[in-house]
Amino acid sequence: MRQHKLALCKEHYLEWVPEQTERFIKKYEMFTRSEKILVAVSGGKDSLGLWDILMRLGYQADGLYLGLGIDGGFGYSHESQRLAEKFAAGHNLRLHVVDIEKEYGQGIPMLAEKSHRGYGKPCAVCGLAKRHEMNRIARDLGYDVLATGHNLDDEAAVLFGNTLSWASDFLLRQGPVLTSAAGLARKVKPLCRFYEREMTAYCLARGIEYIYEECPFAEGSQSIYYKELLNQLETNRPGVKLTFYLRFLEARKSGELFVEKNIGQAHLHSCPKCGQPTSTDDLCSFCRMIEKVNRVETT
Ligand code: Q46
Ligand code: ZN
Repeated sequence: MRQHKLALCKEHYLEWVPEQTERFIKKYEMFTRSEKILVAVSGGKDSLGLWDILMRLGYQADGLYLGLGIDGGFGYSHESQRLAEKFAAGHNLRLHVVDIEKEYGQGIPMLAEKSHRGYGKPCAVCGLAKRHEMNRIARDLGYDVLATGHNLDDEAAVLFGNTLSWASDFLLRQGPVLTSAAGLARKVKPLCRFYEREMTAYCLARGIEYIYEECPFAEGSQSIYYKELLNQLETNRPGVKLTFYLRFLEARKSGELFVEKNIGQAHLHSCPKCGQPTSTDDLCSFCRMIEKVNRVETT
């Protein structure tokens, strides 16, 4: 892991991941051991990995699988549901399954088509339905918090997109925890500081069987494009994705994001030598530099 300047064997890696997760859960005050957690499980590596980690850490975490009714020529929804159920059964965990088609009469692709939303792609409707259903189940079944498997690559790509358009509303809301509001469950992302490849490695090392294929509608999406761009940066500057995300969280927390400050005028006074404004107490940086050079020359 060049980004952390760290190399671990399998045994230690399998310890390190839950340890780190626990650290992030505490740092961002996501939930406590007495709270009931609902994990949104898609059958992919991140959500199954998250469920596995929470189980190993001893949290009370049940799963929620949403059947979206997406086929893509390889039975995407069927296969992902099978793997989610297999994981739950194998670990004696409780999995709620909600089938969108049974619940609302149509699967996601048909709902999108009939509602004419989303410019030929069902993702807008899918996102809307997922948020709605996750909230509904969390509220109706009395869960305290909803946990999703978003990893650092996901979060950095969203942040990148929101930054490109300076979408301040979205930027101010993006983070590891979205606090609960009237009728909305608290949402947390315990894996938000793990690279995608770290989660792949975790699942492989743990022998977790997950669906390798992405949803067929993900192809050509903006978020995949942003992930590729960020990966190019990461190749040349290991750690850049993590820094991008963490510095953003710091700036947001400190309240400095989008607060216009009169930086240019703050605490300035005239340099006693040249008279130009400076923020230092004495000589301005330029005059100090010249003084230093002169001192070196005369000694
Ligand atoms: S939104 Fe779109 Fe995803 Fe829904 S239709 Fe598939 S790609 S699953 S994260
Ligand atoms: Zn509603």
